[in-house]
Amino acid sequence: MQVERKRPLFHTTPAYLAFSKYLYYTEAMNFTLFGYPKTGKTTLFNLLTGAKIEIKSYEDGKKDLNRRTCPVPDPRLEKIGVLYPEKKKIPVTVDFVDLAGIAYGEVKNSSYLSSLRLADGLTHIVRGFQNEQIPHPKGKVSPEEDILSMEEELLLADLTSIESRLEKLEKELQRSKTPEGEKEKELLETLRLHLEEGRGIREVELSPQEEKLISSFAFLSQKRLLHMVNVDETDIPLIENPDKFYPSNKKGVTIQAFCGNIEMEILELENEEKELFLGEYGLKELSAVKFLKASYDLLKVITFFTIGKDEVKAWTIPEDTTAVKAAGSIHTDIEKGFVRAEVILWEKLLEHDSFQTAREKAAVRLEGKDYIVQDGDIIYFRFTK
Ligand SMILES: Nc1nc2c(ncn2[C@@H]2O[C@H](COP(=O)(O)OP(=O)(O)O)[C@@H](O)[C@H]2O)c(=O)[nH]1
Ligand SMILES: [Mg+2]
Repeated sequence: MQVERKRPLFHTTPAYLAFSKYLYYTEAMNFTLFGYPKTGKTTLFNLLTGAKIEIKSYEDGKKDLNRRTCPVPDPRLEKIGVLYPEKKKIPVTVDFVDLAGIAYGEVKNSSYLSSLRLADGLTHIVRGFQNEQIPHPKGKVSPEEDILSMEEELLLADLTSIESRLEKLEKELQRSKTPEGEKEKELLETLRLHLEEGRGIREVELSPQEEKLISSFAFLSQKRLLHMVNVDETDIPLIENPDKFYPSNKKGVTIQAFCGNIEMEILELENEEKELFLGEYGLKELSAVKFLKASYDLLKVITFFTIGKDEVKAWTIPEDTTAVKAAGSIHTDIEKGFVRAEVILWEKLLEHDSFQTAREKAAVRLEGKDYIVQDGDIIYFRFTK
């Protein structure tokens, strides 16, 4: 996720439209669900978004993607909100995208490549369930093989982009040599070598200049990758030990598991019954909760809060963001005119009646431009126009 991108978002839900005037400034994160056909992508999409897209046991040839913008539940926002009953509470929102299945070997030619490249986090839905009605294209259900196969396909898609760029670049350099061109060629050749050795670009240490040089490629193997294995009822105990499916110790790759079938049943229940059923099945939490936690960890993002005239609002920024950059995620004017940040941790604010009384009791700290914003900070930015 890059806080500085400022293109407007897609408009899909009334909730999005209501928030869009704020969201123009920080783009919502995009989580894209993809994978081989009939693995449970749309099932998980329904679980995450509350959408009710029909689940079919056959491929209906539909190639449209499903998209929903959803608020991220945050109990901290609710608790801060209690101090300000008259203000609106505005949570962080996430764009979820659900792609149709991609056949084995087809990722590099897929019409979904551009959707995959737009994602902040890629979520690969992996088949872990047996079901004779839905034959596995390879004749055998093996989460490990599908995970390895998809990781390789992402590398191949990047190799293809690198090779076609290098071909053009070499011709350009023959015509006229430029230092920028030479630099790009050298970097792409290094990355090509990594990919050929089976390592994703996310494993390569890059300098900020190198990051910038390749950012427009939006390499798939550079993105954080979450494998979500969709298991059978009988494999529920494995949900707490997803490494059993495939022990990944790769940087920027995480494995989680869920049971789509059971959770679809649970989704139909009333709230109190939900808890009860989860317990009965031995499930610790809903996959939506697990998914968001894993994704936030994987993407290395944190949340801070602002208390404005009319609203209490949550914002997502990358870890290790300075106060002045966080200000810029709200509005470039606040970044440009940044004077000081008044900061208090959300729990500390709850010991007072309001930000104002906390300020009077000297519980609010004054921080400068380089202060590193912490998860759960409540910030009031002082700036000059
Ligand atoms: N046995 C079993 N079948 C499942 C499970 N999850 C999904 N399915 C079935 O798999 C099929 C595909 O689900 P869907 O979410 O549409 O997959 P997609 O093609 O990846 O979007 C449906 O017929 C589901 O009923 C599961 O956990 N266990
Ligand atoms: Mg689907």
